[in-house]
Amino acid sequence: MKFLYEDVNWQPVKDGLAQAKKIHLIAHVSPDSDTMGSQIALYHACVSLGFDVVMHNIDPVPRICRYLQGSNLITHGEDFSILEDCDTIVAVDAGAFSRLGMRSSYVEGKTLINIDHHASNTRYGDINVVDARYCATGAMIYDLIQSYNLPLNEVMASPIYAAVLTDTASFRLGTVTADTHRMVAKLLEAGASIEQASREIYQSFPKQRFDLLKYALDSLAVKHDGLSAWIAVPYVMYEKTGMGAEDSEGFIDYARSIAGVCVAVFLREESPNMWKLSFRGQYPYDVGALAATLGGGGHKYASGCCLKGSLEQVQTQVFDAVSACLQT
Ligand SMILES: [Mn+2]
Repeated sequence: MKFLYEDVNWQPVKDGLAQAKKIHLIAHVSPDSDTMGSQIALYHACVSLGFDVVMHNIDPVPRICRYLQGSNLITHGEDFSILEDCDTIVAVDAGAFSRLGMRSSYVEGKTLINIDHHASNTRYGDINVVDARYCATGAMIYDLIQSYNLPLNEVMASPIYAAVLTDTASFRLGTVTADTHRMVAKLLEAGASIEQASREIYQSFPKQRFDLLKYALDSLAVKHDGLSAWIAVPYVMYEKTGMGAEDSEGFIDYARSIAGVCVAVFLREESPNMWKLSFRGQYPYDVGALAATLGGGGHKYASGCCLKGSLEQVQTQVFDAVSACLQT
């Protein structure tokens, strides 16, 4: 196996990169390990290919990705002035332009390349490679690297491994194929460390995360005759524990893991009355479509959206949307 998917046309991306004077790689806001791993692996590939390339995001590198070599080279913040000499931007794992947090004026006159695996991707780039068959955007970067016949090394393999490990919930999702594992074999041969990834991603939590988890589990409620499960964490709990968004990563899995639950909902209050919702679904319930009815997007079985209001208001609105989803 050379590629995960042989029929993907990488040529427009390669032409775009070849024509670039300077490339800016950007991950999405509230970055996860897939967007970070994709960005970092692509960075090392670009350096190997002799391209002038920089990495800059709105948000800082999450704790669990700081072990990846090159993560220290990523700058962050609203100030994009240091990037003015970049003429080509590559967005990785962002389903919509708004997920990048960039002003549209920054993009004007530049070539925007969009590489992503979200089915809901709006194809906002000048060049778009969007393919929902991939289990992770990191796996797309693997295929792109293969298309250059670039030998994989540890600095490329480790971030791709982190991306795939996390976006497949540790190889437990239906998006995982035999070829996913064949790719992982190649990543390990190239030096990706399973142990380091496990330690940094799954065994590096601050104790306060469990104070937050206790609260989250207290809020766990089952609705729709056992078909939906809900967890809600208000802003004050993040304030009280000093924890951030990344520290409640995975909480939704507790809701999903209850027998009989088909739709899991996690409500996180990002700032007072601003709620970030995550959904996890199970065949045949399409939570990507559910999120879309609420102005969000994502994958068929993993999606999200943002809503404003009190917890009660938001829960009522979402309850009705989940009811509709469960009736399809
Ligand atoms: Mn992803």
